[in-house]
Amino acid sequence: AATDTSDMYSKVTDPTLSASHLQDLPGFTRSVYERDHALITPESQVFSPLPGWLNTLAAYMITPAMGAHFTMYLATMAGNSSSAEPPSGIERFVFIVKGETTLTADLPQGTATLKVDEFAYIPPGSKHTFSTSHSATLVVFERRYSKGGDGAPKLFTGRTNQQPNLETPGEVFDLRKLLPATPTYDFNIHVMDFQPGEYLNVKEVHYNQHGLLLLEGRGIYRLADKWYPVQAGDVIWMAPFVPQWYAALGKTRSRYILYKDTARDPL
Ligand code: UGY
Ligand code: MN
Repeated sequence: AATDTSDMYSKVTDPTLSASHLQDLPGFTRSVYERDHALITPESQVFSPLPGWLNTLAAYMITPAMGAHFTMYLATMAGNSSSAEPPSGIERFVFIVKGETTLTADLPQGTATLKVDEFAYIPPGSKHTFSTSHSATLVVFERRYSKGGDGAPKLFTGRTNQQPNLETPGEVFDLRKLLPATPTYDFNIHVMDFQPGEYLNVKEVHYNQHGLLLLEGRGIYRLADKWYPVQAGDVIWMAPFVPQWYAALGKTRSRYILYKDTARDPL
C-alpha cells in the first residue's frame, strides 16, 4: 500500500530549533553556569516552598554557593499568601513583576499596596509582611547589611517611573536608580532601558557584583568571552570582574533590573 510521505521531511522546513519549538527539544536549555557568570532561563527555573512563607513558591537564581554575596529569587505568591522575614542582619529589596501585594510595615499609613513596577526596600530588623489575596510575582534581592556612612537605612516604597532619568555620560541607555545613592546604602538597584540597536559603550570590567532580570525585550549579552542571545524572563549572575556588555536587538525596548553593590571599600 502506498504510504503518505508528504510530511516525511517536514523538520527541514519546520525545525525543532526554530524559536516556537525550543521548549519541545528534550534536554535543551539556554542556561549556563560558569565560574564567573550564569544565565538562568525560564525553562530551567525550579520553584519550591520558601521557608516560613505561606502559599508561596520561589526559585533562587543567585546565592552565595555561586560566590555571590547576595541572593536573588523569584517568588510567586498565590491567594492568601504571606511572607516571612529574612534572618537577622539581612536587608531586602522587593520589586513587583506581576499582580499586586500588600506591604504591612513601619509606614506612615501602616500598609501600602504595591503593583507592577513598584518596589520596597526593607532595612535589616524591620518588621514587615508582604501578603496577597490574589496573586503576585516578586523579584527579591537580599544581602547582609554592611554598615557605612551616617545613619541607618530607612524603609521605603517607590515606583520606577517616578524615579528621575539620570545622566549617563558616554552612554546612551536610560538609567533609573531605585535606592538613594548615598553611603548609607550598600547596594543599589538600577533599571536600564535600551532602544533596539543601542548597546553599552563601556565593555565593563569592575569589582561590583550583579544580579540581572531582563524585564522587556531581547538582545545579546556578552559575559566573559561568550555571547548569549537573551530575552525577557532571563536572569544573569555576574561575578566581580567578569567582562560584560549588552546590545539590544529586535523591535522593542530592552529594560533590565540590576543589583549592584556600592559605596563600600572592597577591603
Ligand atoms: O552600572 C553598571 O555596572 C551597569 N552598567 N552594568 C551592566 O549593565 N552590566
Ligand atoms: Mn556593570
